[in-house]
Amino acid sequence: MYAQQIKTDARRLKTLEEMDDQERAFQERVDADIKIEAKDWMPDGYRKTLIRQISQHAHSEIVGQLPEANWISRAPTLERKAILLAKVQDEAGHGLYLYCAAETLGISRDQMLAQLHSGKAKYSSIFNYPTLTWADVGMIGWLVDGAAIMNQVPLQRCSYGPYSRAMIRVCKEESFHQRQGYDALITLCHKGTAAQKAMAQDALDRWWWPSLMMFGPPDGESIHSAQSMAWKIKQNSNDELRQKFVDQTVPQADYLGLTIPDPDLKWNDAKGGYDFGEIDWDEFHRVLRGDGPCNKQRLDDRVTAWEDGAWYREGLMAHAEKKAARRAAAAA
Ligand code: FAQ
Repeated sequence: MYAQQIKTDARRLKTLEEMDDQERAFQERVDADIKIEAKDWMPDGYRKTLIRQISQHAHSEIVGQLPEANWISRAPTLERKAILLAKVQDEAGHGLYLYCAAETLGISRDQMLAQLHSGKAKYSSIFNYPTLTWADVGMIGWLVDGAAIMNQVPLQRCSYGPYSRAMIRVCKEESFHQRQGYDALITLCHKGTAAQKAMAQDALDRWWWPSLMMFGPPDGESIHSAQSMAWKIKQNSNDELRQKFVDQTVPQADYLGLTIPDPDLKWNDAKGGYDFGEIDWDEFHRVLRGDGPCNKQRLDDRVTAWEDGAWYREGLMAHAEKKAARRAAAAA
């Protein structure tokens, strides 16, 4: 039982004996895999952690539309364009389910968006990289959606009911996204010209390491993991999921005939998985601080979209007020 783990550092978790009655009852419910619902009592830290994670997840889905949207008007065929449009619309839907799930915890959508627009709230580091060629769209589907699925399948079992239910639907759609990306890459690598295959390799060279960073800092530096795992918000550590992703993805790269840009990548019989090279954590932290290749552009685009939509939000409010006034007058 995680709650009984004792760590000696600042992230030490309380034991069941150290908890007050309410907190102990809550933890026992979590340990028994009973879902926590919006109106149930929950520790402040549980509520805060969920708001942080779910809102950052929602922001990632919304900001995540931008790199691919760049290619909607330049997709190589009508079919690829229709598929990409559907995928980018799905990401908007994921953002909306997730904002709704976070709202059940007592934060408003306006508050969450204000946090995104001011730069206070994070979104996934991966969306601060540019999409330079059509092969990048394939890479986002194969690697970024592939990593997202690896991380989100266990979130379907998250202890918080509204988040776990949102994840069930999101995961079904992410599977289609991953598949469409891989399919686009099969076309480039198996049916394309040498130049198209080289374009796919160049995209893999640029997206591989940022995809591994999606899983978050190494376990030893993950400030939230121990508590989030005790609360069954997270089921696996960052490094566990990263390892599973590498093990799943290497054979898929082999099938495409592409080379993963890691000279240290090697099968390790003893652990039954791949060893891989050191991730550039300086780059990860630089991107998180706002210094990635596209951070400024992504945030500017979101703020502009919000400001451009002001007239529509004001129109909706004016309409709602008019309707309410008419209803009040009829009732008087
Ligand atoms: N980027 O202590 P930990 C998608 C932050 S959705 C930015 O390990 P935790 C769909 C972390 O927030 C992709 N920040 O944190 C799609 C924390 O900062 P804070 C998004 C990161 O929460 C596909 C600090 O570092 N998925 O791709 C990142 O236990 C294609 C310390 O980290 C989710 O959000 C990062 N990569 O574990 C859309 C899934 N990693 O908040 C369009 C839900 C860490 O204290 C196209 N989230 N940080 O200021 C999670 O599972 C977790 O939040 C983790 C991080 C695993 C991301």
